[in-house]
Amino acid sequence: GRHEVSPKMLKWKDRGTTKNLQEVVLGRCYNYITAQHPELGDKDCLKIWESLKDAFIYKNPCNITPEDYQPLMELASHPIPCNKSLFWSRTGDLVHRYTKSNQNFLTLEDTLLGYMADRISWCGDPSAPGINYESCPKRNECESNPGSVFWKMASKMFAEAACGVVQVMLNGSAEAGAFRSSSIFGSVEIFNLDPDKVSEVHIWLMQDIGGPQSESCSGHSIQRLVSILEERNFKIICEDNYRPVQLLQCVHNPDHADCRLCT
Ligand code: N1C
Repeated sequence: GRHEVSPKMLKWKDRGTTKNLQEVVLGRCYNYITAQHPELGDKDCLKIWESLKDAFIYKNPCNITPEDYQPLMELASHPIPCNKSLFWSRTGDLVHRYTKSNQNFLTLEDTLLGYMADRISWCGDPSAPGINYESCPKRNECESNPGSVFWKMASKMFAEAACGVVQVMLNGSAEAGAFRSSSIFGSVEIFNLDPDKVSEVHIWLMQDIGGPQSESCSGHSIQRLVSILEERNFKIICEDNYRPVQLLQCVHNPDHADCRLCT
């Protein structure tokens, strides 16, 4: 006809709620428990989904509070073995490839809570149907959006649960520096490690193969991180291009000098 259908007004700048959110979250929950972690068999995935839904539906997506997520956090939490916690910042793809190939380490996305929420999005709307599938607020539109509040809270719990030796994978090719105090790692996780439970922090500083060598273990932002952690009484070891992880990068760059066995 002569009248164009106008695209629905996009209220927010981020992508909207993931289609089929309920099925995706339930499927991931059942997969995590039945196929990967049978020891968590008493978890109630339906209740977990309902507590996630209740945290945000029909709510203003700029007014989410940690209290909204408290029931979900309690239902989904489970023990994490000592010496296995692996934190990261700006290395999301590499770190998750690494934990898939090495069962000795666990990122937040390898716990039930992080596994269910990884790379999906969700937010509410005060009017029916209570879920906004068109758009969700970005962090710079409002801090207290469902995603930011969720990841901050899940990251805080993940850090509080850590014990023994913990590791963090940082990006030595990042332009803004490997350690940023505004990141979730820099603002939430390091301050929620318990010095009575965590003895050492091992930093794995990974540069892209052939990429910019923006920062090494002697770099400025790493020195800032080391002094914050030393002040909190942790023993620190920083390793440039930790070889077990570099070998995974080499899968895509087998002929590069850094990847050859004899140099
Ligand atoms: O802000 P960051 O990194 O330092 O956050 C990463 C840090 C990790 O150690 C995780 O334990 O905080 C935890 N974490 C996640 O696991 C996670 N999965 C997905 C924090 N954020 C996470 N996301 C999304 O990526 C989320 O939307 C958040 O804002 C970004 C953080 O990525 P970053 O800047 O690389």
